Amino acid sequence: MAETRDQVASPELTKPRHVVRKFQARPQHEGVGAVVRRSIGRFELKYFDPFLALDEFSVTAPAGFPDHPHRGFETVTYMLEVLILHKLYISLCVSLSLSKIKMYIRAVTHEDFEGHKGTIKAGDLQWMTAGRGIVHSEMPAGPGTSKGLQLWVNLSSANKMIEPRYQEIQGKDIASTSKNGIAVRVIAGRSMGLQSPVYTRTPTMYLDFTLKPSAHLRQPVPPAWNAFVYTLEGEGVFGVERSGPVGPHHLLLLGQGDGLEVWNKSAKPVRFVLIGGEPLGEPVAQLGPFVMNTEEEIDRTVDDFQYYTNGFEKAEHWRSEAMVGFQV
Ligand code: FJE
Ligand code: FE
Repeated sequence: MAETRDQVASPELTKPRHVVRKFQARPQHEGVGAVVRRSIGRFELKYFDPFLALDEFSVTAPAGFPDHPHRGFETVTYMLEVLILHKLYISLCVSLSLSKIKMYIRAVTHEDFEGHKGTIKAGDLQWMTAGRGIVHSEMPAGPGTSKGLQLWVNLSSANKMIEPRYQEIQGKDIASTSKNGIAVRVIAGRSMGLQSPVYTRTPTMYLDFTLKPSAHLRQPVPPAWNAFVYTLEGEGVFGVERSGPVGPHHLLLLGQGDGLEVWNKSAKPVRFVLIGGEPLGEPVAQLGPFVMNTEEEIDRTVDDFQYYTNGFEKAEHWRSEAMVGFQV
């Protein structure tokens, strides 16, 4: 059987996408005492259809994101392993005292007003469809600093008021493979012959790549989709081989084409995520965590949240465990 373009490690591309805009994501304060590097969703780039926000977050207890609502979109929380920090931490412990080695769980605990609870650890994924309404808290689960990415994916007008849904995948169950110096974890969509089980209401791809030194990647991206790269570690050359390398914490918006080429010309691994989605082409009316199509719908949402109606019924008598004790 002939291999399809998705199955080979390096398929030929007809028109590779170029980087058309580059942003550095600087730290800013969000939630309660948390720090995020926001790339999409900030003033200069309010919306990259269908993506509303991308935050690289870093939270250390007691900071976090206590009880707050969402309506009209999806939040995708992907916890990152902090391998370098981790190694440093262990060697520090070894040099101090062998008996003092303690593995910190870097994780975020979430709980919502329907009683849905869980902990997302390094490498785990939570794809939450807020739909008509979720009220939840997202707090660090223990000592140490939890790091990850949170992406907000808009829903089409037909899907904004659907029942909330969670898709949770543990790190060990995320489809991953490596070949020719390229390692991929398939969060959504398909790559290198692997398909993610995540169902995306708004068609989305989300790939976590690590390229060893001298590796070269060619990854197809549907031509009609908007796509971007967010860099996490190391330095990579994106889009055009002669262009300068890009370090961590940068958002690279990609122009038109049928895929992306990346080269690692450095001496260390480079890690980045490639995210793409089918644009909705609909008007966006946003008030913080409420994202609808019109101002009228936003007004109705504010009423629903205030009067506990149309999906927010259970918010009336619910406080997260994280908040109990803080109530007056
Ligand atoms: C939110 C401010 C916020 N980025 N990254 C306003 F901070 C949030 C929010 C988050 C968030 C949560 C995690 Cl776990 C990771 C995040 C923003 O919760 F929803 C609003 N409205
Ligand atoms: Fe949230």
